[in-house]
Amino acid sequence: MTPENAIRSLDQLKIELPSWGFADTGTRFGKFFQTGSAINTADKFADAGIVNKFTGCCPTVAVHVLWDFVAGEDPKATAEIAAKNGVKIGSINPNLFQDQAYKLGSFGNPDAEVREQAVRHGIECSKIGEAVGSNLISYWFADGTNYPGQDSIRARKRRFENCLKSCYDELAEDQVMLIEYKPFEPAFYQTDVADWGMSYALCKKLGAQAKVLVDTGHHYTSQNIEQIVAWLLDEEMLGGFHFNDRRYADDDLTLGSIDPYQIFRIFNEIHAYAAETGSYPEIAYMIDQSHNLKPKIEAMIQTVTTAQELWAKAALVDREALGVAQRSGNIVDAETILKSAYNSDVSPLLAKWREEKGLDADPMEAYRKSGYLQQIEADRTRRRKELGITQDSSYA
Ligand code: LRH
Ligand code: MN
Ligand code: MN
Repeated sequence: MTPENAIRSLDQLKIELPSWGFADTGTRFGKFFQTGSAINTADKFADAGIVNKFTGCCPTVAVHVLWDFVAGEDPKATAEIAAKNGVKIGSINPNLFQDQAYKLGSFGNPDAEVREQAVRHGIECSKIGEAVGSNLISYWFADGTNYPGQDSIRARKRRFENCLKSCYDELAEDQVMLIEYKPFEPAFYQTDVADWGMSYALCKKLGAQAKVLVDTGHHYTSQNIEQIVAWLLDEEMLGGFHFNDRRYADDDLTLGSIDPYQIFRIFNEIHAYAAETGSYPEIAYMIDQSHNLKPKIEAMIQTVTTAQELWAKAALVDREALGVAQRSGNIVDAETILKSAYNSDVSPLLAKWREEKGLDADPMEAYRKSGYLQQIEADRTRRRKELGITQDSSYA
């Protein structure tokens, strides 16, 4: 692709920010607090609005229903707070893992009453989506078993099929159900939706409004994620991504911090698909990272700009030359073509794209100079005092 077209292709990459990435988070061993972390949903949207302001490509925010909506309150109130901060509500994430009832699972639970409760929540989430003008319902399940023999794996699969169908049938016409997979944690023996094949099989049974969600951290070490992406693209079954990086398991590190070439290879598959079909697939690009130690907003800007860099590099792959090398079995040249795109300096392209949008060429620098962090640190410290909130170290 020419540099000019690579710049244009950046318009395709809209990245959704996770509301939960702005609040204090930690590990199951505890939390380390940040003075500037968000206290409530309004703070999360304000911070997301700032990331969007400096990067120009993050117009939506993913919300977790239990964490971002007040029970019994009109969900439009949350949408209004988002709008005030220059962003919109993006994917709606049901919470099917925190309630005590879900000890043995939600959709996979052996108890029909618990499954009904979970289905009611799923349906409520699509109604919330309709009310706030969001068409993505993003399902992740903590369901599974911890010990061999604990439950029937096939029975759990069938319960999932039935519960998902009950939720699917209530979707509005334009709504899409994304089904995310994860190999383990919190279930440590068997996870009900453990890999892309299981997610794919469930989506396939449901119909055209169900698609697979690939969280880049939800794979075993050395798994070839771009191959999964290529297959899902070819099957028209790729609905979205959760961006993060990992060294071991679901580490939720910032994107490309460990293996940027992996992300480049994923983006390369998407550009290749677009080159062959004439258009980019409809994919929801979402961040799902928790970056406990990095400052929240900076970590988010870092991931967004890294995604843009790797996207632009992958756009530069010389597809014609690559085709020639592939057809003639010239493996060395084929790989070199990928590597030379990966090694190219895309900062001038990104600067140009940002200049066109009236943005600063260096979003991180511009954010740091803005004084926003100092302002929220002072404001949130004062509010925490007024509200009597202590940043308590237990995990929540
Ligand atoms: C599970 C997960 C899923 C949740 C999010 C908070 O590990 O990736 O997407 O919704 O983390
Ligand atoms: Mn995820
Ligand atoms: Mn995860």
